[in-house]
This record gives sequence, structure tokens and C-alpha cells, in this order.
Amino acid sequence: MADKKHFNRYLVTSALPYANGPLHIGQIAGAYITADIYTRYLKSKGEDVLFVCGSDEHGAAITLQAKKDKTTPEEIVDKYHGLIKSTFEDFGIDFDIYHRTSSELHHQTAADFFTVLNDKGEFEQKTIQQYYDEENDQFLADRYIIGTCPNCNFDKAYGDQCEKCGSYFSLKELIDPKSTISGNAPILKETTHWFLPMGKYEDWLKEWIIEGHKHDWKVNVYGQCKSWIEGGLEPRAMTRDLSWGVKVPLKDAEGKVLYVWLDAPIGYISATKQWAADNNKNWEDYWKKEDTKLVHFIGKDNIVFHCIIFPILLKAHGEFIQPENVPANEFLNIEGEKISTSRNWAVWLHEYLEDFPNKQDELRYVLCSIAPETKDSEFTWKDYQARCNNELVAILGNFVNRTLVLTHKYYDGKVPEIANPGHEAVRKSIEATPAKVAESIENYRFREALGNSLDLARIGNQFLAETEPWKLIKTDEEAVKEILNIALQICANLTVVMEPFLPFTCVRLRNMLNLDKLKWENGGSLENLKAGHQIKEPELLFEKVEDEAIEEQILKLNN
Ligand code: B3M
Ligand code: ZN
Repeated sequence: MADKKHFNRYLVTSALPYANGPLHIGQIAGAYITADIYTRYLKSKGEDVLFVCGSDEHGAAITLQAKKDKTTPEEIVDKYHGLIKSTFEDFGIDFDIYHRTSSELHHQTAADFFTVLNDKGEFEQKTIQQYYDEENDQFLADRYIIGTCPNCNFDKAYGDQCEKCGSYFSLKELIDPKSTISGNAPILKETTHWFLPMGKYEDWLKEWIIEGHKHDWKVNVYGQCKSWIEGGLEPRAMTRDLSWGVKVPLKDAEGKVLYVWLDAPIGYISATKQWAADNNKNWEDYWKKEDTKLVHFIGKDNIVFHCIIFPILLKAHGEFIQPENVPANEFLNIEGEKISTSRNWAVWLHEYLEDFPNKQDELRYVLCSIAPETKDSEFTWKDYQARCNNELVAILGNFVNRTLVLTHKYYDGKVPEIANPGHEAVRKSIEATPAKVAESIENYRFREALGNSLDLARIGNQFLAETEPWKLIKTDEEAVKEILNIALQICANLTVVMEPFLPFTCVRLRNMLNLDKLKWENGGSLENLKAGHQIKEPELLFEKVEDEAIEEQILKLNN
């Protein structure tokens, strides 16, 4: 069900990764490849699209990593911000800006946002009992405490959330809490925080999400939101006792910073501001005009923050639009197990590229084919190999190669002309392809969209197999001209409908076809290549993935 309203511009965000480690395949399968496909498609249609992301550089994820590595939070974020940013670039995730929450502009934006809400009386200041590490003289926020999950008994649950069973709870429910800094049992001590009374927005959330997005939000997203809202929303602390983060912009708030989940989504706003300043645009057009479509791409563990807490903050502020959709993905497992960064059960993107140089599109292809759109899904190396060899090599690569080789063989690489157009059925399916792909993309069904666009290469292969131009050349030269003309037009159209998914391959294919980048509207045309147009020598688009390469990767996982 597409969002039917008409929009004049798009603001698309991908979750800001914590700058505390390199990127793995689970992350880009969840929130980045899909967003990149979506924005590449919209841009190819000529829409006004802004695609923002950046590093999340605050919160305990960063300070704990710094402690572990015996270094400072500053060094951690500088190191990983650089690595993450270049990994995204290497994989063609084409953000218009990749910003960072440690920037001055972000600190200012987040602090101002807090001030507006505070001035409007949106927070309740409350003194509460909080866990405190006596040895280190420090309050222990969320991830600084581990203990036993009250729900599943997992003994390494965080202060507010269990990664094993996925449940959230309040600090006091955690069984047998321990400080992650000293390992000691913490004491309880009084501290004052600013709380967001979320309960007062329940009616609005019911109307906006439960009534309003029943049919256009994904079932997994809608279901999670509904159960949160119907479960009742407790006040949530928007500040923390920490030294690392955005300082609470008030006089009586010494030693306190903004809660990372208040600060991080505002990172989308500060990224937009920075991009607008760099490009002479108005950031407010993207955040405050009702004809802007805001879409957040995230993983399922971020749903509550993007669908409930951040919308409440935007609503409380008063000047901002709300997300139109939040197409969150579920999780990607590897070889039958959950990804675990601590156990190194992961495929790291920068390492993948060392082992498979220039094979970004192969991974993009596989991860989109198996994207965890409606439920958790599974990456296995054998499946990677099978999809590369049976689909990319055998269908797409093979079709393009046969077409270009025959064009060189019979016509010196010049596009042949058609005397009497025929092949009505094939023409119709070529013309129908872009609309099918578009329909799937607009409904956030990226696996289906990829299938629909690969179908164009399947159509091409089947067409060659049925018409057999290599036989026909001996008896009917005119017929072969038409066949190869059509096959070449399919190649040209593949550079359009495949581009959102396989951007690197499409650059190479355009080069071979000696063709400029086409717009989406040209993706179903049979006249993109004029008769007589000279194409270049073909080279193989994809290589077969050998067994040894796959075995090596499987071994790597176990180490
Ligand atoms: N950094 C959590 C994550 O990487 C968090 C997302 C922030 S999005 C505003 O999953
Ligand atoms: Zn649990």
C-alpha cells in the first residue's frame, strides 16, 4: 500500500550508527542498503530528495568502548567515524551528508531543542534513586549496569534492556545488578532528572499510528508500536549523569547530559542544517513543510525511539512534521546464529572488501535479496555463492555479455537498425518493467523490487534463447538486426532499473554501452540506443565465486 498523498520533497534518514566499531553486514542489510535503493530510485525520477545520516557519537556505547580500549571517547569516535564514513562510501551508500553528533552545530541544535521543550514546560523535574558506583564516584546510566534479565534470566542484560529476549524494563527490575566499571554491586543514590511525560501523548499516538497508519506501516513496525502504546507510556528520563554528551543547557544541571536517545535523532536535524548551509538550501523546508515526506530507515531495535519517543519530542516542540513511514527491518543472522560483535560472529564490511575487492554490488545484491523485511533472515556464504553464480553471473552477466559479443561479431559494435518492428510481447514486457519495480520500491518491498528488475534480464535471456540469433544469422539477417537491437535496448534499460540496487555494475554497463546516465522515465523505452550508435568492447560484469573463497570465509567466522 503506497502512501497515497502527494509530496514535493523527500527527507530520508538512516539510523546513525554508534561510532564504536566497524560496520557489519547486519547493519547495512537493515537500515542502509534499502534506504540507498529508495533514494537512488527517487533521485532517478528527478524528485527533490535529501538522504541524511551520520555517526552517533554519544552515549554509553562510546564511553564503554573507550574504557575497554584504554583511550578517550574522542579518540574512539574520531577513529570509527572515519572508518564508518569511508565504508559507506566504498559500498556506494550515497548519503547527501554523513554528519556527526560531536559537531558544534549538533550540540547547539540539540541543546536548543531541549531548551524549547523546557521553556514550554514539557518536562517534569524529578528526584529519583539511581544506581551509583562508589568506587568510581559515578552514577551508572543504562549500559553501565549489567545483571540478570527479569524476563528470561539471561545474566548479561543491560540496565534497561535485554539483548537476548529483546524486552525492555526499568532499572529496578534488573536482578542482581553490577557496575560494568568496577564489577561491584552499586548502591542507590538520589539524583535529579528531566522526564518526558509520554503518557499525555497517548491519545495522539493512538490516532496518528493505531488509527492512521494501520494499513501503510509494515506489520512488524505497526505491531510493536501498538503494543507499546496500549501498554501505557511511562515518563522517561531525558537526561543522564554522565560527562560525555550534549550538556544540559541549564544552570542547575552540572554534570548532566542529554539522554542519547534525545540527542541522536536530533542528529538528523543537525545533519540537514549542515547540508543546507553547505548547499545554499533552507533546512526548514525539509523538516517543517507538510509536503515533505519524512521516512526513517532503521533496524527493529530502534522502532520505539523513531515511532514513539522522537515523534513525541517533535510534536511537543510543535514546529516539525512527523515521519510518514518507518520501514524498519528485522535482524539478519549469519550461518544459523545471531550476529555477535563481541564473539566476532560477523562479516565486517571493510574486511569483505579486502577479500572481495570491487565486489560491492555482489554483497549489495545478496543482502537485498535476503533483506529481513518481514522477519529475521539468514546470511550464509553458500547462499552468497549460489546467488552470485546462479543469478548475477548466469542471468544478468550472461545476458549482457551475449548481447554485446554478438553485436561486435555481426555489426562491429554498432547498434543495428530495425526495418519492420515485431516482437510485440517482448516489447510490452520491457515497457512494463519500470512501473513494476517502482511499485515495489514505493511500498518498501525491496526484495520483490530487485526480483522485478532482474526479471528484465530474464526476459532478455529467454528472448535470445527463443529467437536464437546465432542460428538465424545464416538465413535471416534482417531478423537478427531486430533481435539484437531489442536486446541492446534491454541492456540500456537495465542500467536504469538495476541502478538503485547495483550502482557500480550500472556504471560499468553504461561505459560498455557508451551511454550517459538515463532517467527513470526512460527505463522502459526501446529507443535509448539509436541505430548506428557505437558500443565499446564487452567485459564480464561478474565473475564466478569459487568454492575456496567461500570456505575461507566460513573458517574466518569461527575465529
Ligand atoms: N545509534 C542505535 C543503533 O546504532 C543508535 C541509532 C540512533 S538513530 C537516531 O542501532
Ligand atoms: Zn531477557
